[in-house]
Amino acid sequence: MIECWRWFGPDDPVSLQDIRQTGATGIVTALHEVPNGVVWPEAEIAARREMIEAAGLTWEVTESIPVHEDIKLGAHGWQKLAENWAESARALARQGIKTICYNFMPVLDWTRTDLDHELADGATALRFEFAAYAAFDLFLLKRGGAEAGYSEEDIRQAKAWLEAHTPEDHEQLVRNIIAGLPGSEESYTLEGFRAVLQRYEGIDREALFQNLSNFLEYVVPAAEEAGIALALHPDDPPRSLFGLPRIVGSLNDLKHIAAVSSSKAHGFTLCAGSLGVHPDNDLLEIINALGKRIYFTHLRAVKREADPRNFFEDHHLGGDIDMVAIVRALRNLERQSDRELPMRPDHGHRMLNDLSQTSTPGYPAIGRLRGLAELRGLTRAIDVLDEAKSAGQKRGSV
Ligand code: DNO
Repeated sequence: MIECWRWFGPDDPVSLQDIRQTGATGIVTALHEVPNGVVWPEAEIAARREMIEAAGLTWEVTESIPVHEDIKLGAHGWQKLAENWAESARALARQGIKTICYNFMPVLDWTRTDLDHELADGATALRFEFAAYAAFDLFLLKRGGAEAGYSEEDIRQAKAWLEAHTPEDHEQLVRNIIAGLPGSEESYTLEGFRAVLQRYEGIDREALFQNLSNFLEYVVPAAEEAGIALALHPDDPPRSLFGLPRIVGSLNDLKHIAAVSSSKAHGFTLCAGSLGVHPDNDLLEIINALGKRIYFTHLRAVKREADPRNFFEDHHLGGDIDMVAIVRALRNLERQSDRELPMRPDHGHRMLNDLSQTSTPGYPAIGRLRGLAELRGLTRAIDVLDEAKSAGQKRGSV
């Protein structure tokens, strides 16, 4: 696996020089400063690539070229935006960056309610608490018709959450949900959020799937011609939020989407943490089903709580995820397809010095370094064991 590290560009508090010391060799980044929908200027891509190379690193993966809301909505003019998306992809390919991660989540990218959930060891983690999410939806956002999506008990718990927290906590919750976590392409005010939700009225799962298919029909041929691997990221969390459809969350979803095109350019990001939130998702089955269409991986573990709609991000080898089995399956995949898979330790706890520094939610230096180091050790151990096993089998067969 190619060890990579997400870098948010020159303003990221974790510098390229810091990243060099983690032992990662690949960078995962984007031109976050270019507005959504606009073609990425090739000169700026080249300058960013040179900056990365000057630090002794390689720009391996683009995460993400944002997909404009009008494409997801199939709104008037979406074709022009899809053409711009393809044009950015071509410019990246000309600069040698040929793996592109993207997502198709309506309105919001990844969503958490708590960015500093204190763990027993004093580090903090990202968390999703259903009662807080419902409190936001019902009482802070006051989304029309929201009650219909909740049981009486859910509403009671949401009220209790609201009453147990201060107005400052409520404001913080609003920011956590709609102000845009790192890497999210959009941020909203409450009013703007209500307005964009309204645009999705009438767009159900089927309609959203159709819009994804239309988008793929447009960009996959361009990607194939340029030798690009597109890597669709699953929804995080993999379930509907605010009545919006989400269509990239289960084995069935992924199979359905894979069937849209048999082109090699059409592939996936295996995000263990996002898919792992849903108790029905068997990550090994998903890896088997997607097989050689997996072009990128985010390794991270999640732990579901007593209410299984709640989860927090556990340390990378913990949680409800069998990381040993996942890494082994991915290593097998690499051997079969004879290519290295870019991976990044996804997120990390705020720990040690991270706690006294402003750090980007989910992306502190030391927590991710812990994750990377553990995953690196795990990968080596698996390789050594598997090599010994196959050498033993060979000896046995002569
Ligand atoms: C969060 C990330 C997301 C993801 C995008 C991919 O940490 O996993 O920002 O990168 O959704 O397009």
